[in-house]
Amino acid sequence: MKRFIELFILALLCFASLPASAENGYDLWLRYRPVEKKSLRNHYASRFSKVYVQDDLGATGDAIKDELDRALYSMIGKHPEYVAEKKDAKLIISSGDSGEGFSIKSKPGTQVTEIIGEGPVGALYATYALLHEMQMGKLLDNLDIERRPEISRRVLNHWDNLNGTIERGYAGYSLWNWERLPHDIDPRLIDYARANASIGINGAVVNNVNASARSLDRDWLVRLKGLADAWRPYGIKVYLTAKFSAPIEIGGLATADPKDPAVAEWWKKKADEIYTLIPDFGGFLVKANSEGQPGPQDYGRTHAEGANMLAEALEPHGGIVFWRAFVYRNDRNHDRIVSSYEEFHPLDGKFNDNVVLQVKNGPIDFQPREPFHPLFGGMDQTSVGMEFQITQENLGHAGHLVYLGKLFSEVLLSDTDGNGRSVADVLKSGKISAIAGVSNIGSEINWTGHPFGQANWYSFGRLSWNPEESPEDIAEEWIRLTLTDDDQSVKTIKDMMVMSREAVVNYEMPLGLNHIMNYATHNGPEPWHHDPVWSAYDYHKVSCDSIGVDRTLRGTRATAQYKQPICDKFDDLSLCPDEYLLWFHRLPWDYKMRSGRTLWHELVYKYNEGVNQVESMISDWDKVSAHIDKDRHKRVAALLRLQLEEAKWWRDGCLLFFDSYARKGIPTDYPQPQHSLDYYKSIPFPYDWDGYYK
Ligand code: GCW
Repeated sequence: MKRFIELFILALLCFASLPASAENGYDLWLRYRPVEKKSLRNHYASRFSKVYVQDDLGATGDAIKDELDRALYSMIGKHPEYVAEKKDAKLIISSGDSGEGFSIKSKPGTQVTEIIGEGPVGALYATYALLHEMQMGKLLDNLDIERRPEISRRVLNHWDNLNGTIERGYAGYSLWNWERLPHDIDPRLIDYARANASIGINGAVVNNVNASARSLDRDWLVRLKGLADAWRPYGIKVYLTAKFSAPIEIGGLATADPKDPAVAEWWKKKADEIYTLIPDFGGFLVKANSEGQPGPQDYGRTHAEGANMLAEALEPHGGIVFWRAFVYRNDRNHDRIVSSYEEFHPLDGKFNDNVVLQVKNGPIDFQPREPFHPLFGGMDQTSVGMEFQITQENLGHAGHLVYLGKLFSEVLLSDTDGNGRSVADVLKSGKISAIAGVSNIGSEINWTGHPFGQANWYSFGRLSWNPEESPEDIAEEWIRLTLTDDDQSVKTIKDMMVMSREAVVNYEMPLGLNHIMNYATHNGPEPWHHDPVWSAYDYHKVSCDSIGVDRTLRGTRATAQYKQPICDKFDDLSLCPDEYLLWFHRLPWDYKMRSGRTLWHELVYKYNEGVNQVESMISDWDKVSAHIDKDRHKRVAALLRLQLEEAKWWRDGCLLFFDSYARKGIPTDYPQPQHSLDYYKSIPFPYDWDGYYK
C-alpha cells in the first residue's frame, strides 16, 4: 500500500511538472510548484523533516507554520513535523522581541538550518526567504543570508472608496468587505497579507486619498479593526486617509482650522479612540489643498501647520502623518511642474518629527517617464517619502504589459546632487524612511487584471526593501516563481519585460513629452484636448515652428529647483538627456538630434520604435507558449494584441496631430497612418463611462 501511495504521489508530481492547462494567477508568486527532481525533493524533505518554531512567536508563529505547511505539502508532498526541542530539529526558527531583520544560516557539516528573526515578523520574512530559495530550486546546504530592510515604512496606498469602487483601479472592486467586517475575514484578506509579507510590505492605507470623512466614524473604525487584527500577524499596519474637514463633517464643529484648539482637541480624541481599538494603528495619509480637497490653506494656515496638528494627535501613540506634496495651482498660466517645490521647499524644517512628506516620483503626475521630483534632495531637514503609482493610470491601465520595476529603479537611483546621493539615499536618510505605492489590485481573480501587473506589485515590494536591487534580477525571479522555470523562456520573457517600460514611453510620450493623454480616463492619446479649464497645449505648446516647454533658467525655471550640477544637466541643451528634452526645452522642428535626425524625424522614429517593440513582444510571447499554462498564455496574448492596437492609435493620432503644425509629413519609409486625424480624434476612450456608455 505504501509503495502504491508513493507511486501515486510521484505520478501526480510528474503530471504537475507539465505546464498546467489552467492557472488563473490567483496564487501570484507563491505557487509552490512540486519539485520534479527526486534528489532535490529528498534534500528538502530531510531539511524540513523536523521543525522547531519558538513557541512565543504568537500569531506570527502560526502564520509561519501555516506557510510551511502549504509550501512543503505542495512542493514535496509532505507536512513538516513540529518538534518541541531545538536539539531535535533540522529547521530551527526563533526570534528576538522586535524588528524585521533576519538571518538564515546552514550549520556546517549538518543538515540543520537556523533562522533567527530580530522579531517574530523578521522570522516570518526569513521563512518566506527560505521558501523562495526552494522555489528557485536552490540547495539549502550553504545558506548564509542576513537581511534588514533599507526603508522602514513600505506601504501600499489603496485608492479604495467606501462603496467598493477604486479610483484609477483597473482590476475590479475593492477587496475590503466592509459590510461583513469585522466578523467575516474573507480568505482573500489573508492571502493579501501573505503576498505582502512575502515581499516585505508592512503597511496599507486602506482608503482613497480623495477621502470620505466617514471612514473616521466609529462604525468604520470597528470594521477597520477587523483588518488590523487579521493582518497584524503578517507585520502589516493599517493606516487611514484623513479628510481635513472631518471635524466639521462628522464632528459637528464649525471649522477645521488647525489653530483652533477645539479642532486640535477633536483630532486628539479621534486618535485616542482609534488607538483604543487598534493599538498599532500606523497613522494618517492626507491629501490637502489639492484638486479640491480641503486643507489648512482654507484657513490661511500652511501645510506644516496642518500636518503638525495631526502629528501631535498621533504622536503619543507612536503614529505618523504622511502629508502629500501633490499640489498645484489651478492656474493655466503657472507652470504646474514648479508648484509643489515652490509650496513645500520654504517649509523645510517646519514639520514635526513624525511627519513624512510624501512626494510623487516626478513633478507632474505619474507620467510614463518623468525626471525625479526636485523635493528629493531639496528638503534636507524633512523626512521625504516616495509615492510611486503601481496602478498604470497613464501607462495603458491594466491593458498594457509594462514592467514598472525599471521605472521605480530609474527614479530611486537618480543622482540628486552630482555626488551620487541618490533618491534612495534621500529616502533612507529621513528620520522616518518611507516608500508608498498606489496599489493596482482589486477583486479580479488574478488580483491585478493583467497577469503581468503582478510583477509591478512584486517589484515595488522588493525595491522598497532594497532600492539598489537590480530590476532585471527581480523580473527574472518573478518569472521563475510565477510563470515558468524554462531557462530559454525566462530569458525571452525577461527581455520583453525589461523593454516594455521603454516601449510605453516611445509609443505614448517620447523625448520628454508629457500629459498628452485623454483628459478624463488618462488612457489613449489626446494631445488636441483644449478647453478653458484644461489644455494639453500647456504641456506640449506645439506650434508651426517648435514644440516643448522652456523650463530652463530663461523659461519657467523648473531646472533651478535642482541642485547643481543636476540643474545644469537639465538646463544646458548640450547636456540634457534626450529622454527629458521636450520636458525642459522648447525646440524647433529642424533641431539636430544626437542621432543626426531632425527633431521631427526623431519623434516619428520613436513613436514607431514603440509600436515595433510591442510587435516584438507579441512574437516573443508566441515563442514561449509551450512553457506557460494555456489560460494565462492566451490571456496575455490577447492583451498584447490590444496593446498593439492602442500603441498604433497613440502613434498615428499623435504624429498626425503634431504634423498638422509641423507640416513635414511622415517620411515614406515609415508606415503611414491608415486614417485621418479627425478619425483618431473621434475614437471614444475606453473606460470613459460618462462620455461613452451613457
Ligand atoms: O493623477 C491624479 C489622478 C487622481 C488622483 C490624484 C492624486 C486620487 O488622476 O485620480 O486622485 O492624481 O494623486 O491625488
